[in-house]
Amino acid sequence: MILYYQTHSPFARKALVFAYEVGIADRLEVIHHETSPTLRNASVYAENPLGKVPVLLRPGASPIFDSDVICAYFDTLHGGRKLLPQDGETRWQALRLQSVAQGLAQTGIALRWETERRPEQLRYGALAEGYREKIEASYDWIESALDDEAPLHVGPYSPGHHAVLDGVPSPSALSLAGGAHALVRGFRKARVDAGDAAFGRYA
Ligand SMILES: N[C@@H](CCC(=O)N[C@@H](CS)C(=O)NCC(=O)O)C(=O)O
Repeated sequence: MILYYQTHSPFARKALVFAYEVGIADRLEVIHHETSPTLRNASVYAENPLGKVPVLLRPGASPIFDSDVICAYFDTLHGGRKLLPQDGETRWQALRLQSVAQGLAQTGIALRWETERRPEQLRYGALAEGYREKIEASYDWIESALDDEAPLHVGPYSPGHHAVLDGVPSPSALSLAGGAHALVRGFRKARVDAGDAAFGRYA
């Protein structure tokens, strides 16, 4: 399988880390693609009408896109414990946390557009402030809602994840549902400003 990937994409990293954690990363060929809504990448568009990475190309089957969909697919490819709980309340807890992490990544990127990438005269401060509030509220929610002692799933993740995630910068931490845990552990104090700075490093 081929994974269309981008080093600084939290979504692409989420998919790749998930692949490592479920033990199927050796089945992936990772190909870097630069993407941007202002710079069309024809190869990515050929596989995903949204022109976004990550995209998973499967031999003899259609491409899969959106990191959450790719992660769900990866979870079907191994015989170990599922990172996405199949049923019960933990499923809804995990999916909810995944959704918050996804929203954090999306909002972080939107904030960076509003504060750095968009030409200065086109920036809208109130919008940037609104994004900041969402990020701040999501950090607060994660800190209050995450159960550090809960069994392994896409939410709390395993000690192994902590080792991986504690060493990576904020965009990657934002990229994972499990990364929510790293946010709590490694970025509790840094919060939004550090997140901004980390995104800046990956411009
Ligand atoms: N919901 C998607 C978001 C993917 C996404 O926004 N990828 C960015 C890279 S961080 C991208 O390729 N953007 C290019 C564009 O918007 O045209 C996912 O989870 O995979």
